[in-house]
Amino acid sequence: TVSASASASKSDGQSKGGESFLRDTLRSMETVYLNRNPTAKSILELVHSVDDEQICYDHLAFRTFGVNGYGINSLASFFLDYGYTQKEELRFPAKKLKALWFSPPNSLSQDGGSGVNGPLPRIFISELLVDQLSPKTQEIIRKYAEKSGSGNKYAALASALGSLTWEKPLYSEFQQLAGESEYAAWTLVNGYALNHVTISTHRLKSNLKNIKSLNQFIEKNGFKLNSEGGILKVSPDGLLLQSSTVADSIPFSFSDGSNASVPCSYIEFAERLVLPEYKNLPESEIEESHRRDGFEVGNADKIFESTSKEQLTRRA
Ligand code: OOG
Ligand code: NI
Repeated sequence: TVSASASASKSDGQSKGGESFLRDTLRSMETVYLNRNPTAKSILELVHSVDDEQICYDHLAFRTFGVNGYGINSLASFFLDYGYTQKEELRFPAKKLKALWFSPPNSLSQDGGSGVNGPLPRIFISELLVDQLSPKTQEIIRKYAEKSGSGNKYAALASALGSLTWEKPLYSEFQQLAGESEYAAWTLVNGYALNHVTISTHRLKSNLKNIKSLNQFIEKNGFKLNSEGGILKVSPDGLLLQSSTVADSIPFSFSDGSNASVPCSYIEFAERLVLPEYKNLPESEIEESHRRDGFEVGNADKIFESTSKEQLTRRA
């Protein structure tokens, strides 16, 4: 009947076929990310060399322009169609940003592998509040959004392919944006590309499950961590601990023929501690749902700086 098929299609995101397509898409996004960001790739290999079991992703993050249908929803619609649930909004007035995060559907398939083959990650998507920027900057952003035609409808595809949905900008336009919002400049040249993956440290098996040990290990191996507000970012309740590397840079050829190095992506680490109400559970019974969920504005505000010029040019 009509109603039966309608309800069948509504649950598609929860079907096995739906889940394998979701995972294939995440895998393509991850491949683009690992090919462009040698630091992220090396760190995953390094962690794996010590902790040879599962590496779980806590979340994947993306950036968007909040203008004419190019904002959070352009990418979120894919995740919502594949079973994700919208959760809280976060606001960053000084950065002129807002963000939403999405919790994953219950996995119907084996999720004992690493990365995108493991437990499905949360999704964190932010958007630039373009209306609040200067007329000159707004004009540039609106121009590229317009040039991309219906590109906003194919945000997930663009991310999986590693393509921009708009034309490459002029170097002067990149600089104009960078002077006003480094987030804007990043998004103009990276588009819907994966901004970072986050390793879930508490799900590691070795001593690296402690984020402080992991941070030390990463630094000892010569990688630079984002020092904004201190290396370790801690939520007011003390239960969400985060840190991240400084983004890699990548050569970019602008449409005027100039080449310049631009910030690309970084890798993050998150440790979620057990909620007070479950503190007496034996360790073997603790699941992800017993831990601090969600995100924290104060932490996120500093993690955004992982792609900033100040962090990229900072001496180690
Ligand atoms: C996102 C920064 C915030 C988190 O986990 O709170 C974040 C970004 O840099 O786009 O990743
Ligand atoms: Ni993050």
